[in-house]
Amino acid sequence: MSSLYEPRAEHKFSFGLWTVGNPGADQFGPRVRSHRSPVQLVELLAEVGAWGVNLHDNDLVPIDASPAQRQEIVGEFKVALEKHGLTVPMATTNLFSDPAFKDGAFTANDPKVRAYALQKTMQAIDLGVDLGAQTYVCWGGREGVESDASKNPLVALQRYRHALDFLCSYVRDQGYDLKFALEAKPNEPRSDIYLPTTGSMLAFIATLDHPEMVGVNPEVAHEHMCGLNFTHAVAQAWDMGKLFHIDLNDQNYSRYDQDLRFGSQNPKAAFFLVKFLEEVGYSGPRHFDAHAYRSEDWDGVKDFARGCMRSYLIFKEKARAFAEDGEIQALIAEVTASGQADADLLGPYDAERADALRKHVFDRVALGARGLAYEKLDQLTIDLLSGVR
Ligand code: GLT
Ligand code: MN
Ligand code: MN
Repeated sequence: MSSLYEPRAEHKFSFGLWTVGNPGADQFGPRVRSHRSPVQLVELLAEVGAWGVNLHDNDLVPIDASPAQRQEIVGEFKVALEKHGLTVPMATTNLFSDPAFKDGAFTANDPKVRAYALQKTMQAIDLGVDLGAQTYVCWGGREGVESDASKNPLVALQRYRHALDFLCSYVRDQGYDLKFALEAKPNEPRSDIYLPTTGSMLAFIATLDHPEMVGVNPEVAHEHMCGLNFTHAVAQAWDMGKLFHIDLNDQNYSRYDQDLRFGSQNPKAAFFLVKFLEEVGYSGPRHFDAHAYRSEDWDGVKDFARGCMRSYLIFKEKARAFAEDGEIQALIAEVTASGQADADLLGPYDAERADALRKHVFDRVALGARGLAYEKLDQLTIDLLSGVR
């Protein structure tokens, strides 16, 4: 294996405890892999070369643990992190597994459930900060409905906003160095989840009391589930200074949430995503929110984790080759080239320019007749990705 494709700390590759720890249970069958403790999962991640490990509160500390048990578990985990040189860049709360959250957490109709969700999240924030996390992900898995008869969507948004405003104030009061990253998903486990896309989340953030503390954690699979172009969502988040974290995986369009190995399903889309992240200089964690096929044993889980990181690095290398490919770059330059006259017409607005533009005579027919050679450009991309170029 070439060292070009070996993970290193500087790549900031991270996995959730729930990802490599996924035991392979699904709707139609039980677990196929034996239980691995958080400490064992840290060992596994160190062995495959990951840099970071992320967690929900209850991935580490069981929901019914006593304070003494919590202290012991966290202590052992910290020793393992130290021993294996792993970091915890991100933490989150499980607000979806316990039956108490069957109607959601921050948006549940029962005020006691909403209050409990806030309490649980404050405690999980304390845990995350104790472990060194600087990003706090909020994924509203059960913040939704099966029937709109059950909840007013406007009221749900107001409750969601109250929760985030409350939590931002809590973090400020504690003096924590922590930012929130909101993760959208269109459906599953609820029939409809509120704020279903990264674009919805970005618009919602602007309505919060402390928008500067809140960004997004887009996930490949979640945008692909609703047929959207993930890289475009990421680009919008980046443009707004809101790409605080990213969940990398893969997904067949329009299916249940598959959480497949990164780059395994839509390699071309994954290539353009990596190309984008590397070219803009995204410097946050590259988190793989995915899990191994149900067919795998623990060796297969390692193959899965290694594969996520390897594919990222292959695409990173391909992005470099794309940027250095004379024929590809010449095609791009040709279609984007303009004369001085066009550049003048497209400057910032002033009355003189507007007047010149109004009077300018365009050769509309010639504009429409021009071939753009995108077929050639895309095939060169395919040649490059498939290794024949
Ligand atoms: C859950 C979900 C993910 C979220 C995790 C954070 S948990 O596995 O499917 O997309 O990122 O809560
Ligand atoms: Mn997912
Ligand atoms: Mn995710």
